Formats: sequence, C-alpha cells, structure tokens
Amino acid sequence: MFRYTLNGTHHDATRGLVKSMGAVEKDHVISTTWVLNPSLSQKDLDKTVADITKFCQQHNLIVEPDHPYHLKVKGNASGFNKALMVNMQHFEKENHKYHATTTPIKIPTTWKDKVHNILGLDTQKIAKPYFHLFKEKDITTTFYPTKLAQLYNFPTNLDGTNQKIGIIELGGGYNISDINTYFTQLGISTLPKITSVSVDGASNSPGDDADYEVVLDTEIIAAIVPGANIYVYFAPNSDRGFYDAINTAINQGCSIVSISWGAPETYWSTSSMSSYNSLFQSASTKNVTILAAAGDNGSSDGAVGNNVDFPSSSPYVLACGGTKLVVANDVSVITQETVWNNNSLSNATGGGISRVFAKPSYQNNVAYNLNGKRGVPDISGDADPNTGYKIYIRGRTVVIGGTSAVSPLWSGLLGRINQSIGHSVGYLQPTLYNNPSVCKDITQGNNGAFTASTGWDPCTGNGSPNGQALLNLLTSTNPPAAPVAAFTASPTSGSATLLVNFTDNSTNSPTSWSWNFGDNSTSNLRNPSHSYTNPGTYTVSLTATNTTGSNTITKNNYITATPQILVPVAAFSSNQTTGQKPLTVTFIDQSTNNPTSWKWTFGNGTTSTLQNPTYKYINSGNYTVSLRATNSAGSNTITKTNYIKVTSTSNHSPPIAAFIGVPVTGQRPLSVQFTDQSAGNVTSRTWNFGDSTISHASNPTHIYNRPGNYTVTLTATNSYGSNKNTKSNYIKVTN
Ligand SMILES: [Ca+2]
Repeated sequence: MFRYTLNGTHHDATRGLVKSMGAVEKDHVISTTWVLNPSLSQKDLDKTVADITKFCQQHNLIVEPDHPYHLKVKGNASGFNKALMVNMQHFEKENHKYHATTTPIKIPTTWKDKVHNILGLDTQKIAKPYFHLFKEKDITTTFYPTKLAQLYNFPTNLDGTNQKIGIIELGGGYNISDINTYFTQLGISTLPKITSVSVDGASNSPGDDADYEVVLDTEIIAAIVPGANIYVYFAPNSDRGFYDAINTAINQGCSIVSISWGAPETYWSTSSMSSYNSLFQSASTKNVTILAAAGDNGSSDGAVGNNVDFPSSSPYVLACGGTKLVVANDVSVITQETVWNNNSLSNATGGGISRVFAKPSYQNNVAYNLNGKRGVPDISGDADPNTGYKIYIRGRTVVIGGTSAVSPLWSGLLGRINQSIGHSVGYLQPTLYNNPSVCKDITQGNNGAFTASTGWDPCTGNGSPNGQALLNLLTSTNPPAAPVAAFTASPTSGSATLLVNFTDNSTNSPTSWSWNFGDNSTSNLRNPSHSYTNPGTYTVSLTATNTTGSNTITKNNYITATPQILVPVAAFSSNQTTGQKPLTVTFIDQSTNNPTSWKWTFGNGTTSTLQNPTYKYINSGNYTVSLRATNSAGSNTITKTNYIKVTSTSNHSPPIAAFIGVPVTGQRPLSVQFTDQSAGNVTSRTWNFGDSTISHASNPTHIYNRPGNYTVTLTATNSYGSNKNTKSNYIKVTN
C-alpha cells in the first residue's frame, strides 16, 4: 500500500528537557480524533468513512462517528503502530508523562485529500492558562467585572438571555457554591445557568491551580451576562482534547467561545495549527465568535525570541491583549489606560507578529508594518493583576489578572450585543478593523519588543472596548429583525382567584413588552404573573417591540377562570333512627357545596361510598354514624353520636307502652295531641283519656270540654300480650 505522510505529526524530542521512557505497551489503549476534509461531498464523505472503517477493522481499531467531518478511533498501540506506521513511545517532561510517535503518521495515499489530521497520538500538555494571581502588596485598584462593564460603557439592560456561551477549560474546575456566593456579592438575585460538559473523559474537577482559570472565566461571563446559558467544556490538556472541546462547543450551538489557554506558536506542530485554523474558519462561517487570550509573557510569549500565542494567532480568532487601567478616585471614569507590562518576560501582555499565518485581508488597513503576517492582538482590555478582577474562589475573594480575563470580558460584551441585535455577530474582525473607533485606542507602553502607538499596535490591537459604540455600529450596519411575538401561560384554567404565570417566547430579541390580560389589567414585564379574581374567559395579547418594530399576538379566550369551588359542609338524615333489630335504615345525604364523593361509617366498622346508602343493623346497640363529603376544594365530616338505636326486644315479647300529650294544661275546651312512643311491635292500642272516652287510633287528638284533672292510660298490644302505661292527673283543664 502506498503511503502519504502527514508532516509534522511526530514528536520533537529535542525540544525542552524530554526524557524517553520506552515503547508504549502493545495493549495500551489510545484514543484519537480524525479530522476529515470539510469540503468533501456527502458521497465522498460516506465513501471515505466506509474506507476508514474497513481499514481500521483490519487493525482492530474501533471507529465511532463524531461531529460532522470527524471520527473518533480507538484501539491498542500495536494496532495504531501498524495502521499508521508510527512508533509510539512514552516520554516524560517536567514530571508530566505522555506518549507520542517518533515518526510521522503515514496514511494510505488514497486518503491524501480526505484525512487532514489525526489527533491524539501525542498526549503531552499543549497549553497553559493565562491568568495571573495578584500579589497583595501590589494591589492598587481592583474591579468586579460589572464595574469594568460600566467603565467600558457596555450597553445596559441586557443580561444575555437566550445566548449560549462556551468556555474552554483544559483542567481544574469550579464549585457552584463559590459562584453563587459571588452572585450574592454582586447583588444579582437570579443564579447563573452554568452547565459543565465532559469532553474526551475530562470533567469539572476542582482541586488544582487551573481552578483559578475556570472560575475567573466563568464568573466574569456570568457577572456580565447573568441570563446567558453558560457551558463549560472540560477536556484533557492535549492537542486532541483542546481541539475536541472547541469542536464540541461549536457543534453544540455556542455563538461565543472563550479560550483562555494557549502556547507559543513554536510549541505547536504545524499540522495541529492547520487543523485548528480550519476549525476556526468553519466557526466563522457558522457565525460563531472565537476569542482567545494573547498570552501573559510579553513579546516573547515565554519562548525564545519574539513569539505570538496560538490559538489567538489564528486569523479567525479574536485575539485579546491586556492593559493596565487607571481610574478616577470615585472609580467613575478611566483616566489612563496603558499596555500591561510589569515584567516584559513574565507579567505583560502577549502580542506581536505571527510566524505562521499570513496577514488577513482585514489587517490591510493597519498602518503598522506586519511584513505580510498576521498581527496580534485584535482587541484588549484590563489585564494587569494590579488593576485586576475580583473573583470568589475556595471560599474567599481573590484578585486575578491576565489576558485570560480579557477573553471572557469581551465574550460577555458580545453576549449582550448578540442579545440586543437578535443574532450572533460571529466573525467580527472585518467589521472591527473597518471601524476601529468603536475601540479606545491605547497609545502608551510596550510589551518588550513592541510599543503601543496611535491606531492598531502589536500590544493592544485596536484597543479596549467602548461597548455601546460597538453595539451602535452593529445595530446600524445590521439592524435586527422586528420581533415575532409569542407566549405561553400556565395554568390556562382553574377556579378563581386564578394565578397565571406568563412566559414570553418572542423571537428577534424584543426590548420591551406590553401585555393585556383581558380583564382591564396590563403589564410591561417580560414574564409577568397575573391573578384573575373573577370567573370568566379572558383573551390575552402581547406586543413585543425592539428598535426595528413591533408585533402583537392575541390568544382568544385563552384563560378560563371557573367559579370558586367551596369545601362541602357535610349533613345527613335517615328515614328512621330507632327500632327493633334487625333495623334497615336508609341514609340521606344533605351536604351542601356539591360534594363529589362520600364516605359513610355506620358505627360498627362498616362503610359505604354511595351518596344515599341503605344499611341493615343486625345487632342491637347504639350506633354513631359519620359522613365525610369531599370535592376538589376539600372535605368535611359530620358525626352523629348514638344516632341509630337498635333495641334488643325479642320478637316474642309484648310491647312496652309509652306516650306523651301536648299540651297537658290549659283552659277548656283543651285539644291535646297524644303520641304513641311505645317500644316493640305494637299491633293495637287502647287510649283511656280519663273522661270516660277511649280511642284506638295510633296518635289521637282529644278535646277536653270540662274543667278537671284527668288520668290517661295507654294499653299497647301485640300477639304476645299487652302492656299498660298510666299517667295520673296528667291533663289539667281549667275554666
Ligand atoms: Ca494603539
């Protein structure tokens, strides 16, 4: 098989103090990312993937699909050695162990224009984080990011809502409790929406110095755009991990990607830089803005000679340089801003001229002589630790500077701008270089080899931000579309008083909202809540407005408030309450407020859920009956103690006579209503009214015509005998 060499993909063991540690074991597992030519047609892509898969299977390598035009290939070192004709060796450098190939990757010649690069054979640390911890004695003035946003005239009343911002981290992690505490310090009541994303097995792992980078990046962006969705991509610190993290952020829809990590161009292989640059170019076509720190080691970038830092030197990356900020005593305005340089080798902004990348066309207007190469940086902002950023980490406030603060600072600004104009500004350099006045020109200071000057310079680029000026420029050159109003509500029905939460879903970034709730109430909040106190059906409308125009959506009869449902008041009666066993009783529900379910207990452990149950008492006794009546508003229970009395009188006994008369005294003629109250089964009665008159009625009425005292007797009879009850001088009749 003929082979094509991917130049620059092998390890240069002459660089730095590298110790060789022997061949990689045959069964050592290696994970790689294959970068395919993004201009392949779908048909060529499919064929290439099929070819690669077949080839890899022959070498026991497993192919998994990844982002578009990328594959992940995993397998043993022996498989890679044979498949790619490489020689995998272990190395150690500054106590860091890694593996790499000593010979360049060779791929089948037919893949020459199809496979651009294979990342992952070299796992040495590729990048450093560009933060600088404060030295307490040096601190003069330090800032919360929100204060810098004011000093740099960032547009206000914007919080990054609906913006998705990615942060790349190659180590460390954050504790969300630190960030929440930070928000309390800033006086921001809603907590930020931060999601950590695991790339190539790395994860949010607080516990080393890189935590300062992670927390610096995250807190600056969250402070400036607290409403944004912030995604933190954690990846291994290798050229593959770094690449995969950026690729994942782009493919997951981040419109802004902030990078605070990098290394001098000379530390990178040309093949890796080429692959990254292609990735950044693809981001520019997807309206994704990539920002990167320009480095913290002055014009040398920590290497021999003058160097710029990659990835910030990619012409598709917005390179962020650093300044020192001096403010008025009341911290209201910037009085002086110069190049950050406390030590041109170790504590100064990066910047200079790329050795790798040609001058991009947007730098054609730059007066500075770039010798046909890319000049770095593009923009700048406060980075001197002496005028650094207050952040909160590991339970305390610390001050940090470095160009790695500038990338999130500008990322936050672009988050506000994207929200305001309703779309992503994406690849910003052409606009920026055509309108450098949206930046504040820095003209004083140097970073070692290079000196600031009027206009673009290799220390601070076009300068620090004038946020509102940049927004005005982007709004005028690219006005937002008018909003398309949309909303939802929850709940949309229920009993009055009904509290409804409305949610604005309008697109194209409205800046004001006008709600009409249909009951003569209105609101100008974005997401209002409204209480409907009266039953009815309501039509709701929302008008969403931005600088370009307005749009109204009306939802007819959208909210229904039903009459209030009251808790039932339980009540009941029955057809009878006393009698001889067995006694069959029909209970009648008399509850009010429309119960929908019933629970009866009959006093002997039995229950019923019927509304009007019939129950047969077998045994004698006194029974306490209760009813619980229920509807959606609640329940109520009524209990009637000893409500049902069942007598034990046997069927073979005569009745027990008892009666009353009403009234028992009065003037003649006196009409008295007698009522039989005898126990037992009475089949006949004889009433003797005491005036030589008798009756056999059940409950007779008798009229006494003459005055006198009358003794009344009731004789109650059934088939087993009679019983007599006499009340002496019971009725008293006067003249
Ligand atoms: Ca300048």
